[in-house]
Amino acid sequence: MSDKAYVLFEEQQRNRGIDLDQVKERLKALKVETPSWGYADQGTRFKTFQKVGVPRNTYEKMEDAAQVHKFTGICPSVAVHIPWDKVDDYAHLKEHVANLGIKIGAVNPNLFQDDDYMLGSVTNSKEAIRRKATGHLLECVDIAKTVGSDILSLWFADGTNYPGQADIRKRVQWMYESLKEMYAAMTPDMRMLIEYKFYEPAFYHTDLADWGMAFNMANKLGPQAEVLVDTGHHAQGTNIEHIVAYLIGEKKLGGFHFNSRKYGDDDLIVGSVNPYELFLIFYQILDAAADVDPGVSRTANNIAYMIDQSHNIEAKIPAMIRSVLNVQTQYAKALLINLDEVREAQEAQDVLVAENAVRKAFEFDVTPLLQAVREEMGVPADPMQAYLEDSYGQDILARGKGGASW
Ligand code: PSV
Ligand code: MN
Ligand code: MN
Repeated sequence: MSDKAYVLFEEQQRNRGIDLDQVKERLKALKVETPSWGYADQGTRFKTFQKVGVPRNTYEKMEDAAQVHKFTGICPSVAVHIPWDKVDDYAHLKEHVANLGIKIGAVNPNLFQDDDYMLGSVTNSKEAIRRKATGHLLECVDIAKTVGSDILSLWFADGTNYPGQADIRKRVQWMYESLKEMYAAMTPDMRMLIEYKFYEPAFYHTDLADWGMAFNMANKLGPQAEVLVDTGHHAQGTNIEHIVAYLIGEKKLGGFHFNSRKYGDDDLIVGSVNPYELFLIFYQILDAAADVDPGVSRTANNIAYMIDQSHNIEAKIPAMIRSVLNVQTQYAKALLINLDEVREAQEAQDVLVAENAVRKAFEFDVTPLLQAVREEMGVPADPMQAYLEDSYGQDILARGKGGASW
């Protein structure tokens, strides 16, 4: 980095009332969790292109995730999906992961890849199948206890394809009963994050179709249940940052699954097509973090940022590094919003000045800032370049083809 570029940047920001020391502290505190499944062989419903060097098991997925942390410095945890990441000894996995300098983050139950769940898991009209699904949720709470994770992340494929296929109201009740049992098994420090999605794989209705249904479920369960916003799970044109602001205001936003989408649940590299949306999400979070209501600011400061992507055609580790860097870049830009300036414009009811106060932060080139932060954190100024120059990407080719799927 050229020191000169940073000095100029700092002066420019000081002149507009931004304290870069504070900005740097907040950037250093940003943590982005990566998903174990983002390192594995994945495809679309048409084909999975098998790659050479893909992890063959959970242990190797963790090794790849550790590389992302090594080069970026902001990805110290990895989400797991059970049974994709089923191992014989979770205490041993925990130790292995700790030796890599990272830890296990959110535990994601999987209630969508068992034949029994074709017509629903916790919402199935057959009691025995609901019992089996609830048993898996309880197993995941136990796994979280063993690996030292405090987040259970829930997404259900449950829904129907045709009108009349099932009793929608009964299914809601069955889901609630199952989650209540899971909630009761959690330790007081654990959080249950409830994800919603408006379609797919069910095409007529999904049991938790939108943020309102997830919010209502979380409210009924109690304070340890919160909503998870997956940026790919909305209808075209949905104002996601509005949902974010609303949920933080209600102290019920627990986390994100970041990815980018153009048409459906595309699971592509976050910030690749819609960086401004990501920036505006962070604007709402940072604005709430400065709220006078301590409950609101606490919620805003306690959000779990996670990536949920499927890298089908691109090299997986650099794709993850790119994703994390995109999140960091938009967060840095949002930190340059002068919130006092926005508020003054709002009070003066000056629409154009308010909009400008937000947008102009997006237009700064934050490269000198990020390079300075990385230098202070002891990671490469250009993590992507450093990874590509490192031998790890070549070394793992020895794993051969035919890695773990998911
Ligand atoms: C479903 O579309 C989802 O976004 C959920 O978060 C799952 O856990 C994840 O994908 C992996 O299947
Ligand atoms: Mn998701
Ligand atoms: Mn998804």
